[in-house]
Amino acid sequence: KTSSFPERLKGGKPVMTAWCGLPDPSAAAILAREDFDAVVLDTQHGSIDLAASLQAIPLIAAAGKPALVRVPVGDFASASRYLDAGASGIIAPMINTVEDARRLAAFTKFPPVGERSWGAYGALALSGLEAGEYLRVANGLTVSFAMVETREALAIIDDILAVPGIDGVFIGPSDLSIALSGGRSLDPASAEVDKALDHALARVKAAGKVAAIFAASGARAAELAAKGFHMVSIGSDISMLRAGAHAALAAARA
Ligand code: 3PY
Ligand code: MG
Repeated sequence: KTSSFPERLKGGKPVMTAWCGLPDPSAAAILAREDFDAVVLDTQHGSIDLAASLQAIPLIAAAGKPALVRVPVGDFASASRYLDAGASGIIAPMINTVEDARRLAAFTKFPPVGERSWGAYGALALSGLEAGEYLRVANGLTVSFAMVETREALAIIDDILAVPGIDGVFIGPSDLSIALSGGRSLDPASAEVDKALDHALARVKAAGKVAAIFAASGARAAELAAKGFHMVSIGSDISMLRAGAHAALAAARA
């Protein structure tokens, strides 16, 4: 039996994910065939919508990779739908209160942990499990990440981590840099952000949960993995498309 995504996250080797915002599911399907360990669909800031994301999830699964979806702020209802379609994880932005974390858990975990409603038809088909068996194991098959990306969230990170059903924290270093600088700068790799990351990472590890983060580049992803993050998302489909175009044109015009 292959290990579940939550087991792989704690398996010692950092999980490197693609990050997709382009509106067509085929972009995510293409990146899923590269050597990423998982693929994130970004419906908060990307232009990919709910319908396209629901189509992308089985395409990513067909490449043998877990799909995760970042939902828009406060859109916990969509989180349930992505899990129903077979997503292995949800990343919820701007979880700034314990109540936000409780709502995320409520919509992403079945009772008794949460209040997720039954209807996981896509997930059932992908899992190959019988419905009753899926219900029994489902809460352990998916990860619910609370995004910590504000001063408020950092201040209560232990309380967020203590909420049953919250599997880990996903740090948003860009928003965090804006918050920590009082809106004066966007510098996701600043010394101030790095200090906050070390603190957050230590708290997540103390809680025995999963630490994830976004990296703008492969080099930054390597640094963050070396710090001890369990999962690092690298750049985006758009940044990779642009970097490829820049490199090809630079070579062509050299
Ligand atoms: C942030 O850095 O603020 C994110 O949300 C991840 O890109
Ligand atoms: Mg953010």
